[in-house]
Amino acid sequence: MAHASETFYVTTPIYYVNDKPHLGHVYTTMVADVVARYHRLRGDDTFFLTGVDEHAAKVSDKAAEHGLTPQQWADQNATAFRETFDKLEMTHDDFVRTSSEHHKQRVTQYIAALLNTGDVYPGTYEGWYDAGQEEYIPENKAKANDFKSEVNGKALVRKSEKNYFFKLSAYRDTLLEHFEANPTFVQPDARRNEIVNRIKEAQDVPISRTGSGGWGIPVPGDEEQTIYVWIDALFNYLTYVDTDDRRHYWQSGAVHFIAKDILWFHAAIWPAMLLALSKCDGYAWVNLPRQVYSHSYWVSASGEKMSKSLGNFLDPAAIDNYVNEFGLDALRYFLATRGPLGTTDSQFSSDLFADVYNSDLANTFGNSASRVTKMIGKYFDGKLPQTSDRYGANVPPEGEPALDPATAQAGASALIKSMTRISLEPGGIAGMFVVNQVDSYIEGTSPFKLAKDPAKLPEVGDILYNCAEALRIASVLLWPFIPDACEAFWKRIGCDYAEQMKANGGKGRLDEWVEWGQLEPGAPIEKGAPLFPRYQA
Ligand code: ME8
Repeated sequence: MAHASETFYVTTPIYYVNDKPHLGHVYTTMVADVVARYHRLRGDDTFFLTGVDEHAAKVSDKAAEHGLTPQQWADQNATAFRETFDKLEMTHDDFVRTSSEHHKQRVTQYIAALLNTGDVYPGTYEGWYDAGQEEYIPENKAKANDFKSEVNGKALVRKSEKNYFFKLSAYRDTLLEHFEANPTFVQPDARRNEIVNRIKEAQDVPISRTGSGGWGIPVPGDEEQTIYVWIDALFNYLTYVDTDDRRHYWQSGAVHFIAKDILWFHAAIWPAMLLALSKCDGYAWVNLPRQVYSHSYWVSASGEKMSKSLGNFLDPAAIDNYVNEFGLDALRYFLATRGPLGTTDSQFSSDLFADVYNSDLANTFGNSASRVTKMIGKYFDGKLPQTSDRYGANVPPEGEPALDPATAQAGASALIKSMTRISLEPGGIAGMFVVNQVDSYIEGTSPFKLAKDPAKLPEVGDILYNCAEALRIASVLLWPFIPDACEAFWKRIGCDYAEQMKANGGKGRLDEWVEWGQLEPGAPIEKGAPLFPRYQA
């Protein structure tokens, strides 16, 4: 049965523009891109948002080091992020810049509304501050970590300043109830408990700062205070869809992808701010996100988190090298299926990359596609063979290896199940499972041997028809992961899915496309160059 179109909204963190993008940023955006593409393929009305976070002190500090204004420095790096994501064919529907007028105006409105209800109020902050993360650290947490940053190990600084505060403590119970009623609100499960325990003790949080030199959004009615960069940044998820034509995306329940270092902001402060905003005049439509998915880190071979401040990241040039050597699909596939989506960190190793490329792409989809198209070229003059009556509804007789509608259904169900749980490794494997079935079927039926006897050509035709059909279905399932190769393959077998999606606002028809028997016998099948040439070091 066809899937009823849903609305789906997915976001990435917005990245600091103190420096250029690196592999960590590319990773989260790529994961969100795979998920967004999957939803579009299913026909969902999908909105995918990524972008940059500009009003940080580390941005203005870096700008000063380079003799530029914060805006000039932010402009340069925002361009670098945009170019990197464009080059990597990310399909975001908009790109956030927190210095945009629309964003600033909306944030000002939200804070004004919160000042009105008293959920934001003036006070004084006295405590610990992690300058690298621009984060206030509660006393117990600072002590537990020996007054050092949990992220970069640098000493925390003591701060005392006049601030506006957000009444987080007033939302503890509602947040805890929400966690209770929505067990998948924070994923993976293991991350939930640490947040729940911290919410139980949550105090009000400062949400403004002084001395930002005018870089940031002023607190409405108090120009000396700037809205704290984290609050400004979190609101991006709402400001960019707070327009008449986009509000329904927010209301469908956002899925936020982030890494574990910023979970507290997303799983506690952000939903509490939304609860507070929803009580303000005109904001009753504001609901909570569907899910906060907090992944782990890419770490270097020595186990350190890849980061800008540690200088051990894969930068855009290194990422380009992988793309040039293996292709963009290979980078996508590797990051999506071998990345730190779960609770353990992943090491990025070039040897593993090459192994995964050869085993999962060159030796499976790439090899199978060339084998099947080559045989169709050789035995049937490059035309998809007619299926004979012998196979009826393409179900092989007892005892012969199967490649049939059930294979396709198994692959499609595995993809849907995995993607619903945001398990990208099994999601990628779902398409590869169908490819593997094609390979075993070829081994079991040996069309290349049968073809030596002209009387057996109809049988060879049946076999190759089934192979081409199964590969077509595999390519639909694999499209979110390796879109370029799948689209190249579609051209070769005469499928216009890419054009259909384009003509239909990016939406596909996964359920229909995975139904068996859609390739037309007689259609030209082109062999073409290998989709994934084997890599030899
Ligand atoms: O935190 N492995 O921005 P940021 C995996 N502006 N992912 C990584 C990573 C690594 N080694 N390093 C970074 C900020 N990331 C704030 C966010 S959102 C309202 C504001 C990814 O430039 C991961 O998604 O430090 C992480 O959450 C994000 O980059 C942090 O980027």
